[in-house]
Amino acid sequence: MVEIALREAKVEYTFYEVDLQNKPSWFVDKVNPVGKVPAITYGGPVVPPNEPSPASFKLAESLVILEFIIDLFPEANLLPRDPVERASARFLVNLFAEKLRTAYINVLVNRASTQEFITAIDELQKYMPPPGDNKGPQQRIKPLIYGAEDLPTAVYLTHLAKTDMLASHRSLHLEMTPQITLYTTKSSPFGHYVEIALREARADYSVYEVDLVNKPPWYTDKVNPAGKVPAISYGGSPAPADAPSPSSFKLAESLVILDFIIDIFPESNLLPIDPVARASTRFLLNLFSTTLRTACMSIAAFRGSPEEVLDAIDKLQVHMPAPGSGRFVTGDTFTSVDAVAAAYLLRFDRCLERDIGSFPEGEGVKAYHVLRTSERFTRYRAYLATLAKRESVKASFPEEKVLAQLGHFWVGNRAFA
Ligand SMILES: N[C@@H](CCC(=O)N[C@@H](CS)C(=O)NCC(=O)O)C(=O)O
Repeated sequence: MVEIALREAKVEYTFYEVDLQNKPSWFVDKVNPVGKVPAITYGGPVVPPNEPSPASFKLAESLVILEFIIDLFPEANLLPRDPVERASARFLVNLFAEKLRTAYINVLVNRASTQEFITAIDELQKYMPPPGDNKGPQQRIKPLIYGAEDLPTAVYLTHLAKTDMLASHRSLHLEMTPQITLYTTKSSPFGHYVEIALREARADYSVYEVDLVNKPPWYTDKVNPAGKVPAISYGGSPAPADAPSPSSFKLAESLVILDFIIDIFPESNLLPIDPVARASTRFLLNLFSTTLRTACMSIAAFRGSPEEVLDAIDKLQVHMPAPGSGRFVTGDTFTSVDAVAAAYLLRFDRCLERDIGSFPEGEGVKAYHVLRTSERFTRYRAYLATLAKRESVKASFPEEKVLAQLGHFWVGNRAFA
């Protein structure tokens, strides 16, 4: 996938095939400490690929590399430039990547039935171009408007449209700022980091709290067919939140929404502008969100041990700012990484303190004690304190309400043991 993107962007690049059976130690030492492919080196002096220079920028994680290529070569049109079209395309990249990767791993690694391939392809077919439709890169994508009949017909990387980002940004700022409604549930960490980002961006937005226990049918019909929170509606004709206008743009998937907020509020500094700094921040965003989400799902739903939370925090501590610095993960600026970290870390802290989780009774409090007292977690504690006093974080976290909801869901999952 990375190589296809490089070729589409007509980039000159060197290819080095890493033998995964017999992984060379220089690859782990000097390119990707995690040892996985793909990884890239960018810049620095010209050197043989198996002797990478410390001066070059190294980047891993295929989807993060893809975004880096998109940022470096905007003229390749791997993603449209208009923020709404861009978000629709990212939604699909996320959907395709997730569905196909899961099927791929299940069938090829976990020996699941090949039927999983068929199911995944079938689910994605509605997004593929109709047979005989060969308009290629010229084809414009239609914004993905749920509830409207025109779902996009051809949307995938090279089929994407060329639009003028500057023009669209100008028109966004000239017109009245479009309305933004955030559909969320206060207990949701996904919804929380989206709301933190909206606040950091000083966006004018309203919140509609969706009752997940008694989900209103209009939500699935008119906002998010997957029925999950968070989702947003953007623009469109004025309408009450519970009767959203078909003309507003609807977007789901918290990380895709985060990117959309970053695109429409570039001055928010939630992601740096420089492509290399941007890619490093995206790498950390990916690392924090996957690591913390896995630990969270484990204690929330799968009766995992709070030890998993401790391990996840410990793994990320190296990226947390030095105690006493009052800084954030990437330096002096609060970025999307900190938004994600705040949403999860606050929930871990408050839930473990009150023993809220699907783990056996008493284990949460034990883990809380370790987090609060052990020298191993000094860095974490300082960072958590910095996050907890950030205005955007505080204002979007009604603690008692969140804990009441999480107590209901998470402790409820203990019962199924
Ligand atoms: N991948 C989604 C996950 C969203 C998600 O799982 N949300 C949960 C709440 S934390 C939800 O809406 N669950 C209700 C349901 O699935 O019906 C995202 O990042 O937005």
